[in-house]
Amino acid sequence: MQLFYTFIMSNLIHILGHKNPDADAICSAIAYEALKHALGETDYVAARCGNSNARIDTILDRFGLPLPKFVGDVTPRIEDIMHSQVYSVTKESTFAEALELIDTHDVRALPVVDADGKVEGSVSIFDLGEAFIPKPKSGREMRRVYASISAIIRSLNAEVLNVIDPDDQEDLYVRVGAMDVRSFGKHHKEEGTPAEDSIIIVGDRWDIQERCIQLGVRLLVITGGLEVDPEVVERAKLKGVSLIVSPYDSASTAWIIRTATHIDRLVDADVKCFLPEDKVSSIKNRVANCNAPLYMVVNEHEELVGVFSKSDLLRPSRKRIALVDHNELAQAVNGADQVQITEIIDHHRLGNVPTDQPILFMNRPVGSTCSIVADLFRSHGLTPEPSIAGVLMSGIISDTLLLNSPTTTPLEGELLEWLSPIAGITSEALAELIFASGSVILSSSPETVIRSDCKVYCEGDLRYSVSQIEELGFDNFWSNVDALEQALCDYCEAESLLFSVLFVTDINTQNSLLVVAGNHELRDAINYPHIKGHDTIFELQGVVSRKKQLIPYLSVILKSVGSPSGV
Ligand SMILES: [Mn+2]
Repeated sequence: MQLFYTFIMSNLIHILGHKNPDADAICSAIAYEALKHALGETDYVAARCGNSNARIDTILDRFGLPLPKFVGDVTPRIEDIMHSQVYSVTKESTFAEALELIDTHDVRALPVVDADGKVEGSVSIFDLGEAFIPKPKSGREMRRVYASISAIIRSLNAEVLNVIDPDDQEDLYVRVGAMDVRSFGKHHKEEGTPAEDSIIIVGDRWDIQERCIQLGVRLLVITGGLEVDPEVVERAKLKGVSLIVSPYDSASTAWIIRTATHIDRLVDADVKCFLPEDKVSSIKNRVANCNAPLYMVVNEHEELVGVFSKSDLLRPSRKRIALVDHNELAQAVNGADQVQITEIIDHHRLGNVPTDQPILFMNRPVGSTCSIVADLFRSHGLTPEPSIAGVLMSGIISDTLLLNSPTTTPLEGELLEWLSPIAGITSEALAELIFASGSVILSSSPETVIRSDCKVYCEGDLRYSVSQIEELGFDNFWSNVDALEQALCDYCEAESLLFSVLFVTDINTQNSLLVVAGNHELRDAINYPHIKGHDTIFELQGVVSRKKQLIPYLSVILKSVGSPSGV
């Protein structure tokens, strides 16, 4: 069944780099947004799922660009699937009013709220139907309406000739006065429905009208918009009988009076309420064995802000993301496994992201994701804005250590030559700015150093992390070595990883140090020389690339160690 739709979420597709973003992750997201916009796909917007760092700040500052919006979690939440334009009723609403909303908006149930918009329950089309189903064996029940005379007047759009206590809620019994006046009145005794609880529907039958007033019925309804003798009106007033004129014939009038019944006896107060920020995945379990047609979403004041049904929970999430500079779920924004990934632009090993549908997956073994994005600009015959050319250069320079990393391909040199005049800066000048942008070790706490450019990798069930920092010389590292080692051990333990390493690269000499925490078997299997007096720190001459040199090396070691025992 189609429900009424007004969604809070827009149709934006966030372009996200990996967690703990580096310059290439941020720069490629910004540049890819610019490319998409140039191609007319304006629903793409650059974002980030981690904090900036000194290098990223320096680059964005240089080219006058803002840091992309932080999107730390894309897990589908109730607010993403709920219908926020809700049609509700109150306990005083009539069947007619509820049914009209159900019919107009094609829904199965309606929320019932109080005057402050707080949820009191729900009323469903099944409950209303049940109340309307004829019960031939129980004539008294079929005649019963629970309503106020004012609700009946409203439903019939009736002319009022006399009315007593119109707002009282009463159990009343409807009957058409079609019989001879001599038989009229017997039913009151037979059915045990006293005259003062009766509604009598009658045409221009003067004798029946008179008899009803004599009996003192609660309400007399004259049908067909017929004239009423002024004497009858006068007697009704004297006797305290409510008297109205319905524009409809007797059959329709009887039917409409039944719809004037207030819904409050049908309200199911046992409703489940949720918060907009509840996760869809956790709600699925909580409502699995529930058959409610409608679930309520309330704010912190218990006011109704939306509704959803079980089928809304089963629809695929409308959140969409594009991944740049990574393709492994362990490195992606939280909740990435529960939303639609529309594209992946990357230059890392394949980490097997399963998708429901075919997607654009562009993975090239080049020096940076910015190289791929810059090349896309070129192949579309587009020239990036100077600032975008600048961030593209920055991503390339940062990832390839100005074309020095073994990941560098001829493409990077070519692209820097093309971009440099557009951005108005030479590669060398930009590299100097980027690499002098401050030591992470000096500007951050040891915990932040470990987490700032940290990636988690999965080999089967085994999980490990590699944090990388780039420094001008190793002096800052050695003066903080103990605190950094401790922070690395703490991180490894906190994240329940098999092992964690810190990969410190000296940009000047293109050499690296590797600090290892966690599993000992793995550490013993490393065949690089370790630094004298430091069992856990190794010297990796000429190794500068995490993805191309270090990760393949660690993968091989992991396989040779087999399934390592405890830490
Ligand atoms: Mn990269």
